[in-house]
Amino acid sequence: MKKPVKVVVTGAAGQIGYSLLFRIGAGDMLGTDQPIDLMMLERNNEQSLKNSRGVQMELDDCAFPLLNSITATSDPYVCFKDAEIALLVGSRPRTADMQRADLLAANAQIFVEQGKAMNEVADRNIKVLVVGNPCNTNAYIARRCSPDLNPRNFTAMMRLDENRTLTQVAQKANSTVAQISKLAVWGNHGGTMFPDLTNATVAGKPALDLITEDWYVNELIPTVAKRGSAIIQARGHSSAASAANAAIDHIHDWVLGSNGEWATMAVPSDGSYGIPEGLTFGMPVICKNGDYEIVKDLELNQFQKDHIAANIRALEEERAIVDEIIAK
Ligand code: NAX
Repeated sequence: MKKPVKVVVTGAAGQIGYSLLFRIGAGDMLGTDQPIDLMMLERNNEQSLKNSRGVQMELDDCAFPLLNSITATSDPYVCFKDAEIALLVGSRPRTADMQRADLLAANAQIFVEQGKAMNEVADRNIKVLVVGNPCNTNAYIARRCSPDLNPRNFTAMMRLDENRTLTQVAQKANSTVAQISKLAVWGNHGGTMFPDLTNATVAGKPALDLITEDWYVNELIPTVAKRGSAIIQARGHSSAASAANAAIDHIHDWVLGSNGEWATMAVPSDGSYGIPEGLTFGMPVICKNGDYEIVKDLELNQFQKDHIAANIRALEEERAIVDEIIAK
């Protein structure tokens, strides 16, 4: 029997949490031979804690053999103690009266607090996935506030954007997602995100030979960028099960490997491709031995460079806003 891994999920009573926790308990994320000590963090208010207790009761009722223990708390120092994996989902949704800067400021406080707690009590090599938006910049904040932890391990979720792109391309090319390789989504999980098919293949053939440039540029890229709004319009709620699924994919590949395939993760830039060091940027990576490597030495064409530059500008603007908040 393997030693249990301590996994934190924040926003445990939210709608993504409700899809995510049960799949983690079933072994979809870390494998069906990996026991888990599950830590659920919620806001410190009566309703959130009541909801979180309800979710915990349902997890109990699943009698998942892999769940060694389940703890629900509102204290980040209790929750992150010795944690080895953290999925930071909880954050404040944007309300109609809020500008993007207001959202950044409201959520920055959450990630400052959680970053400080992780720095003090988490496992020194904790792997962090930020899902709560604006996820790239929230991951940057948490990393800045955890100076004693491994900075490479603060990542943000762009796997949903990759998965969305995979299905759009598979459907257009009359193929299946399993036949697609070397597809990546660069940049920010926001309007500028860049689903990139330059190197993608479908059943071994270049994807760009199977679809028109017009569809790629004028349909695919905006469809993926606006998919979150399309889901809200259709369902009346934002993406939840698909977001939970992407979070599972992200951590699964990071821990168990991507079998030599590309995966999209937003990771701290090491300066590759002219992306300023430290920005949390969506990039193609390959995961092996519990670590990831950014795919290197790709020749970028002007179209790619322009899209990557737009994402650098967007993330630098966000970084400037939160740097002031962190400095306070
Ligand atoms: P919900 O509003 O359903 O749930 C959020 C939960 O977080 C609530 O239960 C709330 O009480 C809790 N929470 C708030 N502050 C907290 C804190 N300081 N500590 C612990 N818990 C806290 O939102 P949900 O639909 O689950 O979405 C969660 C986040 O994911 C949002 O920020 C959303 O924008 C983001 N998303 C990110 C995606 C991505 O691809 N990166 C896609 C899906 C989703 O939109």
